[in-house]
Amino acid sequence: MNEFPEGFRWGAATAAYQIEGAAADDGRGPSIWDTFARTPGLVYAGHTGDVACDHYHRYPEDVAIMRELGLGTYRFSVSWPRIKPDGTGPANPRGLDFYDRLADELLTVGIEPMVTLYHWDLPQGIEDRGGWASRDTAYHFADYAATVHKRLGDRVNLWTTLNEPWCSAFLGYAVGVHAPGKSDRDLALSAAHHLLLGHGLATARLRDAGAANISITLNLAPVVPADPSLAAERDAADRVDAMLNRLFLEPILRGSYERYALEMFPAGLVHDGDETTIGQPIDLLGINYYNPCLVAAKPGAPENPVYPGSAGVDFRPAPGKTTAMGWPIEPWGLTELLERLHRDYPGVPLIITENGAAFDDVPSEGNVADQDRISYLEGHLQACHEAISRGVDLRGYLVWSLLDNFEWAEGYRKRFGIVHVDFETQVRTPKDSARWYAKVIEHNGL
Ligand code: GBH
Repeated sequence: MNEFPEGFRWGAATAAYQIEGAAADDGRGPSIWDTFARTPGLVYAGHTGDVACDHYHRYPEDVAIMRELGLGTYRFSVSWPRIKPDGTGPANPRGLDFYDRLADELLTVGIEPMVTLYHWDLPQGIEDRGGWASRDTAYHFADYAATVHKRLGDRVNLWTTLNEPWCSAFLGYAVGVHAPGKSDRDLALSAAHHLLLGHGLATARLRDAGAANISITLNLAPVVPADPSLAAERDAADRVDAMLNRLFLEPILRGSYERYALEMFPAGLVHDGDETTIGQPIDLLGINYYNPCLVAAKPGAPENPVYPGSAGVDFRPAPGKTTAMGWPIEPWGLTELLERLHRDYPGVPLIITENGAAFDDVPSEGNVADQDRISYLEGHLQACHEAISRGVDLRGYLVWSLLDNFEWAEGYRKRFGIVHVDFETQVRTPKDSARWYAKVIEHNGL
């Protein structure tokens, strides 16, 4: 039996726009994802988050499921446009009330809430004033963060500023496959910096207000050269790593951008003092891991806009099995990533804030036999255990996701949940993977 350290956090994660629905309830304002999803052709089959899992109304049932599974920690996000319908100004108390009820419901059954302040649902009013490409947004985010902390800080102990700023910046502003659907390199690089600045400013506000556990969640992945013996391939991998991983890790954990990043940024973007703001201490680093990135050198290949500086890089599909997203299943990448973080940024405790997979689940007679998901989770948990045995300070593992939900541009057709959701009836059915995970939690290991 592979046992995990005492006190290891076991749980699951979700995000507001992906599960809540209730898009017009209690004074919620529009977010960039409402706008994006309503624009024909951008989300699969015109799906939107208007109803989603109707979690806004069904949260007591969902918390009861979590309790049955024995989850110790539940990571959810707060919807900024519920709290500030236009993005700035006075708080909407009815929006705060929802998270207040949710936190209480969780605490009543002994589940620790972990709050992410931003999981991609920027208030449309802020986007209309430039969105993350505008410096002001970082300051508005910090104000909003302080508002949420003021209301929930007496009960919520775990705070995360941002979820995956790389996705917000590059998927949202460089290639437009995510909201707000823009395609402009300088906007994307500006967004990356302002997201990081927003993280730093919010961290300072939370710290001043007495928050003890502050984190950020990054989507990180090892970038692997197809032929490591070739200098050109190692260089290709290094340039992608610089934009996917180090663009965020370096300023957050070492207090400065690399020269490579600074040279890439539009002139005047980074002000004096910004790097100090971004680099103030955090207590925990959240990692979302899905798969490694395999690259080769290919002279003349155009730059992939989500990795500025990647001209001449060929992105290779990994050879092995993939999930329903087409993402390679490579658990070793998680061990490698954890060891690298431990080595390069020592002293920061780590937590897996997302890991999981979509598969084409087929419900039959009230059950979903998702052996492929069980194998995926088992492999990645073993990878975590391996990293811990090599000295990595890993504090927890949260599966993505508790529920099947709105998978962004894929709509509802990709299912990541350990609990199946019938989007016609809103009936929840724990899959085999949920029962398997409950046993892992019970035994604190596999
Ligand atoms: C997360 O993002 C999100 O936080 C969450 O909301 C979402 O539902 C979940 O993952 C599942 O998508 O080019 O084929 O190697 C995941 C971000 C970024 C992960 C791109 C995979 C590369 C795929 N992803 N990435 S590939």
